[in-house]
Amino acid sequence: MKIVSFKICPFVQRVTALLEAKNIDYKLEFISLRDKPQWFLDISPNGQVPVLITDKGKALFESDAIVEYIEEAFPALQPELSLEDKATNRAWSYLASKNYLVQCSAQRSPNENVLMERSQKLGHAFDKIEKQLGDTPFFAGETISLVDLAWLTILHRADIIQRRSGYDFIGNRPKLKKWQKQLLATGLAEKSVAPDFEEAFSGFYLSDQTFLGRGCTVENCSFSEACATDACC
Ligand SMILES: N[C@@H](CCC(=O)N[C@@H](CS)C(=O)NCC(=O)O)C(=O)O
Repeated sequence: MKIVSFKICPFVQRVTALLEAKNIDYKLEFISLRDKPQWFLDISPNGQVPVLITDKGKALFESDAIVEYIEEAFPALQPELSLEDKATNRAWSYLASKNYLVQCSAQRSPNENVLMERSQKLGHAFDKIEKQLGDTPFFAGETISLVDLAWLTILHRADIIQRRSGYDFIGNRPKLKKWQKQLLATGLAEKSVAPDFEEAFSGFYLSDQTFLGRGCTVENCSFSEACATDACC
């Protein structure tokens, strides 16, 4: 199968992380979103990545639908889930994916006020998941689930931002921090992106056009309210 991709797209990473978690072979084709090729527009009704092209040549779009297809077409990550548990998992995954663009826009904030405003929005989602997390390594127990993979992309990006700029999107949410560490330790974050992902991501989100790229370093970060770690503030 093939995934039509854009290097720093979180919706794509959610799909490739699932393929990696299931050890499924796939090819990647990167496209430019500024200059979308006609063959892509012909198979992608919404003009967006990811698109998965099955071995039979069928093009699937929308990451939610693609994830469901992969989960059903190959041995399930969590077999024998009840319908209620499946619906619950979908809902918690949806909370992640509907915040991908919130995180993207927060990372691109041009100034401190905008960053605070957008971080707060992301923080509402973080508060909800923090309350839901238990003491298990993964969201629903000892093994990785679709919910873990939906949140992996957000937590991966938050980790890169913190390491490179000093700004901590997660703040004082200990369960979320622990979960982030656990998910990153699986190696799926790196496996699900291109080798130069971190450079490409930082080039876009930590450039001199963004507030995070211009100023917030561990040494000089001036945030007072949203930064909850001693290392940053
Ligand atoms: N709802 C879509 C969102 C995908 C999406 O927003 N992809 C972005 C890249 S991260 C894209 O292709 N943007 C190009 C465009 O909207 O023209 C999904 O879940 O697959």
